[in-house]
Amino acid sequence: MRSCLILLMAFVPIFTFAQDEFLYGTFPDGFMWGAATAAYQVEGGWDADGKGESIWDRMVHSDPGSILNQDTGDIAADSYHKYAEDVAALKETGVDFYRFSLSWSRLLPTGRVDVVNEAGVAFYNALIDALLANGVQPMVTLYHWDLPQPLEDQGGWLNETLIVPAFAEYAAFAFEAFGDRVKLWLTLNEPWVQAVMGYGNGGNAPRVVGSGITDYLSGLNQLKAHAEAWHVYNEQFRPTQAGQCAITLDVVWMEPKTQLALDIEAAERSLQFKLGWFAHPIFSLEGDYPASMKEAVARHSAEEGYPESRLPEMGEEWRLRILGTSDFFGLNHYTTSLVEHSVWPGTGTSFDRDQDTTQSADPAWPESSLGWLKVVPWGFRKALNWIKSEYGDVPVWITENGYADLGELQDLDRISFYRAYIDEVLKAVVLDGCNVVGYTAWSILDNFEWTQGYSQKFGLYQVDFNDPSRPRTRKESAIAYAQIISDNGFPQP
Ligand code: PNW
Repeated sequence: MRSCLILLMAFVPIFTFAQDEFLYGTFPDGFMWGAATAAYQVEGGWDADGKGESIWDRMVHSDPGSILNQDTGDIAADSYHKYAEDVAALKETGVDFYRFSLSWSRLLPTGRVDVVNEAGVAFYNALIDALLANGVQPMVTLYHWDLPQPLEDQGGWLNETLIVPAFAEYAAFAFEAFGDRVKLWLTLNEPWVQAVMGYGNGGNAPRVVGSGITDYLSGLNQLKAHAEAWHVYNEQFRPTQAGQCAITLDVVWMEPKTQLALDIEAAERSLQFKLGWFAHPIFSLEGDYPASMKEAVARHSAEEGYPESRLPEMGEEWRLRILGTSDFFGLNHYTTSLVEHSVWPGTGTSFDRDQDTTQSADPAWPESSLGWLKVVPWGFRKALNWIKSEYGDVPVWITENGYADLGELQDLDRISFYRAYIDEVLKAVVLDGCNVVGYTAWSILDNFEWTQGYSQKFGLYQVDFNDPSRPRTRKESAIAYAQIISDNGFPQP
């Protein structure tokens, strides 16, 4: 009874506070503010000092047409040489932490621990030490999509007997090398994107095409590899290093296009196919994939004549081994979709067909320069509430959120984006009781936006990619974000 009342009280404000009304207020003391990058997107030095080849190096070199303007990450923002300037930008912004990723191939050129590139170890030691010397805590992602090519040559994320132990060994290597100073670890960045685009529709490296089959297989292997890495940390390193280890998942908020029961159900199913696929096995009470996803893939598989579901079974042992393997919930969020129920015409096998949905955008939503990134701040609050209702009060670190434009220094639209999205996080925390403990802006500086190359800018600092010295210039948004950080939110004016 009492808990019902508390629940009621917690949810009442959702209905009493107008959706787009600005909430003044500050975050709880100790709320953590950060900014992020990923190795391949900023480092450059793609073959410097003994670094091995990754699947992104291979893709941009062997198939230059796959990247807009044939851009590559060969030099990128040259953070391999200019990391001290990145640290200065982070310090100037006043962040508490910097989320960056390790390039697996810079540390272990073959992907395995028997060959160590000491120059790579020295680079990350220097970066970590510079951060700490400037009062910025490192948050390290082990894997942000740049698999060592030699591992891909043996099947990569589709080869369970290779990749699961290889990732666990690599994780142990990184914990051992850097865990005395790094207390916040993320295993995988957005396994959904790696699965669906890397091993499904062929949009990202390693460009494997097999939608509805290989995406699911790589997804399960990523879950297993993540779990093994977490167990390594938990058993071998946590006792002495006392840090935290988690996974980062991406969510698009799925809003039903109409209030028809079928569309409401379709939006819920889409959330399960997007976030639940990876979150349910780790953060729910019982583990395993979401029931609606298992049901949908099994039904489509049967209709298509497959002898069994294309969604590979986790099995009892793995269900238990994966369950609970994240010390917090890392969340990347950018945008919202409208979802309606729709049975796809024709035949074939695909991840999208499995969902019986169609996604669209409301034409009234403001756009960014990236087609998929519509500005829908209220979706953020709904997503955070959904996570709370699905998985309880697990601490949530927002590990990415940001806005794409074409690169102007007076980036007023980016400022509006950050203010509005961060305000929705504030509402989730203050009005709804969501346990969000940190927020990360993507990105501290302009970088290589994957297949969009350098055409799309997410930075708080501009990088001039036409200048060999890659100078950084502070944008207006960096000043605005620094103000939000120093105010710890939006105090009443
Ligand atoms: C993230 N979506 O990917 C990545 O982690 C970053 O490396 C990337 O630069 C950033 O977002 C901006 O794209 C996403 O379709 C890709 O919603 C696509 C989506 C979300 C995140």
